Amino acid sequence: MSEYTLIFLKPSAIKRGLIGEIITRFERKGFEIIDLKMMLMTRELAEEFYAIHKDKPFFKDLITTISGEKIVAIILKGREAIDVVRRLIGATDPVEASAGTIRGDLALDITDNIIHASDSKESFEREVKLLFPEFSAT
Ligand code: 3AN
Repeated sequence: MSEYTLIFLKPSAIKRGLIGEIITRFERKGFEIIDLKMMLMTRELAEEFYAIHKDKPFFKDLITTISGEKIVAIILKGREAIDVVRRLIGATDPVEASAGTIRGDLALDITDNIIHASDSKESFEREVKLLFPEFSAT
């Protein structure tokens, strides 16, 4: 079933010049880019986006790493997009992420693991409202 998912490239991906490399992987896999923008991740937005982690020990570092920096947010569409994209990005900890995945190939730090992707339909619905308030499924 064709569905939507949301990803964002974290500030380190932009600073390291990896925007093209990462987007290319999704394009080559066959996903359609429905929307894409570079935007400022304010502290407020970061705290709301990651609210589910607010009691975790890494929350403060996570927020500091991305706040006040530019991200590239993208809506992708394709068959089983949520699961397939999660597999393409790899495990949360880049040390565990398989070679061939984005985190497995391009990241090492766990807090700054270069990319986010929605992990469920519910997460997508919540996250897309925060980053693309104008989005409506067609
Ligand atoms: P994922 O990004 O793979 O969905 P989540 O949702 O569990 O992982 O975590 C959100 C973000 O929090 C991760 N992308 C990473 O930046 C950070 N994070 C998660 N777990 C840890 C951890 N154990 N130590 C440091 N940072 C973490």
